Amino acid sequence: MTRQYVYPCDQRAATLWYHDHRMDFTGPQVYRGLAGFHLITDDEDDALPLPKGDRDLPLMITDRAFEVDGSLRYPSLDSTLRQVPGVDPDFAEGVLGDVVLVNGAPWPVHEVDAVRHRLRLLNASNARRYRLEFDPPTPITQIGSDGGLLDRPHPLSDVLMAPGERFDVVVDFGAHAPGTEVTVRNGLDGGPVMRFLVGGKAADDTRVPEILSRYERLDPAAAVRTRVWRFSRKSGTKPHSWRINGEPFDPDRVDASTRLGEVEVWRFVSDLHHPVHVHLDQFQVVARRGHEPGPYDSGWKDTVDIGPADYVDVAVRFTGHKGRYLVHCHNLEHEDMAMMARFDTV
Ligand SMILES: [Cu+2]
Repeated sequence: MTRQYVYPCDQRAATLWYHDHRMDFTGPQVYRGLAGFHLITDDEDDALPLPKGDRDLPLMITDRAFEVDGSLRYPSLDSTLRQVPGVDPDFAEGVLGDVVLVNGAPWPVHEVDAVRHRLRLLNASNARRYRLEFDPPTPITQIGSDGGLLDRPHPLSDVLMAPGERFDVVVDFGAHAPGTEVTVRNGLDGGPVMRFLVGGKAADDTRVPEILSRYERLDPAAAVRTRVWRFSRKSGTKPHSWRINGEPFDPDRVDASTRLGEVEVWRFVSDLHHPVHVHLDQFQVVARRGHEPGPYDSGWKDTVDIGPADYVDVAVRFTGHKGRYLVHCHNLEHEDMAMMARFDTV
């Protein structure tokens, strides 16, 4: 069966991705490969003197586990993916693989000229977080987030990414002598992700301008309300064990109703790590635990990493489309085990 969807793409350039979202079974379907990049370009982004062509690399990072015959190993309770959602209770906190794939290849090696490159980093893993570290150290400049260009470049020493998040960065391999092997590791577990083999010097007329874009800052003081969304585990309930505001997902229950055009502050409160994702419009992080946003919170975001016993305030304003939308944890096993809520835009 095929079905055709038509929708307007009226948004700024951004490193987006798409994936299967079937209720209760998103985790196993994304794990099996139903995901891809959706790169949006525009004149503003094209006009910047950033690396382009084969120096603009989309990198989709996932972790997977394999059976001895090479097939994917995923601990579904129901291998037909039809009746019972969820995974073996040992994996209820999220399915982690022992092999890291970048664009589908395990621990790949990519040859680059000793010049600046733009890396569009996507953590498409079901549950694994990464702190991407370059060894030897390589200058990293963040230029974009989930929702497109930042207003100004933002230097980072590493890139901390929760599932669903994207970081658009420029790295300068010109800092290294030809022949250098640069290893990208996950600093959270020490495991390798990929390597870059730095080739010869080459002409490079790119630079990172001091102003990348201009956009409005949503003003949390102008918010019409603050809504609290609590992400927590409910013990003793299998397999649907994850909750938002104490409730399992129910597509027929409206958990929030928000007016188009109004700024709201949404406070995400968490018991454990939960990467919180909001559909329809991107938001801006305005505070972490009542303080300044963190180093990985810049720009327009649609997914934000909430730490254990933490809370994060974001300013959000929905525009353009009335209808039913979702807020959910982007740890896909949490999502499948009911950590999702419905909001309607009116
Ligand atoms: Cu979660």
